[in-house]
Amino acid sequence: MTLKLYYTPGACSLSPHIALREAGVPFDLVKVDLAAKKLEDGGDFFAVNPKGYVPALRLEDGQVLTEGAVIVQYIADLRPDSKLAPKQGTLARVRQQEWLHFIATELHKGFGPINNPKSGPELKQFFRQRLDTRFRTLASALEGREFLGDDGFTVADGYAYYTLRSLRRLDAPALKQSAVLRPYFERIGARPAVRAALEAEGLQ
Ligand SMILES: N[C@@H](CCC(=O)N[C@@H](CS)C(=O)NCC(=O)O)C(=O)O
Repeated sequence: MTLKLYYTPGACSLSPHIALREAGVPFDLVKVDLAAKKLEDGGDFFAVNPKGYVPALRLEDGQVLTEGAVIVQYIADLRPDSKLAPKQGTLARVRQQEWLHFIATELHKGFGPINNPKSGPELKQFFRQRLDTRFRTLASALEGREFLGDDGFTVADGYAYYTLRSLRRLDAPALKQSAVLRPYFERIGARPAVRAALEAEGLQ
């Protein structure tokens, strides 16, 4: 069976979508309506992923893998020559996991309280400032380098790219003031695999 990526256009499933294209692994895309928890054919998304969120990746043996930061490493390890992740068991790999965890828990999930209609203006401002600080950490790490790791683009950059797309919508100072975040964002956005993923999801 071909790998199947359950995705929603513009959601964080963009990160494994980019990883699949960068790795050159064959896959099918299955669109999920997150509000209705339905697939395009009317199927129940909870039957695919009981957690009810994207991304989810159906593997060749039928198992379903969830959690974006883990899915992208699985994809990278399918094609070691693509160098989308350092070798397992190295400190470089642990450093990548450190980034993936930071991106998932501090950057990606940092948007939740800001976008939550139940957060009042003061709380939103607090979370905006905190998120801004987190993106400045990303910016500092990128000073003088093209990508987060030492060996070219990796899946951590693909995930960071997704969070920077979300940041763009917030009109955030970190993105406007940092000399490195915008070029990093544009460098990743210009990659053929990234362009192909955006086009397949109907995004710009
Ligand atoms: N812990 C999950 C969270 C994924 C996540 O937040 N997915 C969002 C889209 S970006 C979603 O599907 N939200 C719908 C929901 O939670 O019901 C991961 O890291 O992969």
